[in-house]
Amino acid sequence: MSLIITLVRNLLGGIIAFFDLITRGFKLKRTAEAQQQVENDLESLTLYQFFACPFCIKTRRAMYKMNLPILKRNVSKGSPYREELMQGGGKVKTPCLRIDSAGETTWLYESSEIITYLQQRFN
Ligand SMILES: N[C@@H](CCC(=O)N[C@@H](CS)C(=O)NCC(=O)O)C(=O)O
Repeated sequence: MSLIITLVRNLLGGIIAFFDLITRGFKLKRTAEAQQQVENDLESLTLYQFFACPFCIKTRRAMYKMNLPILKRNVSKGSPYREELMQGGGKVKTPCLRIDSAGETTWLYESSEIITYLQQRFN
């Protein structure tokens, strides 16, 4: 039964991901220097996610539009990043943005909060 639920969820997620891909439009353009600066700042961020999770797709879509190529870590069963998320953030819930700053790590859950954080920091 849980196999069927997983299959249906992945199928639906795949369909949503496909429609996201064909409708996402253009990403923000910056000067080469500004983009390089942004990408340097992004080195302190990691998105823990599932490919087919609708909330992760929503977050990735916002990242794409803001032209923020943040490192992504898949937390599927068996992945070492799943344990990393569990240990660091306290729960395996996605999306979760890991923010490393001045020797401290913050684990930000909730797609809307992640998007607001990125908009305030990079837009
Ligand atoms: N309100 C959350 C919902 C996130 C959510 O429900 N994610 C699912 C995957 S699509 C999950 O991780 N569920 C596991 C759990 O809630 O423990 C958001 O917008 O980020």
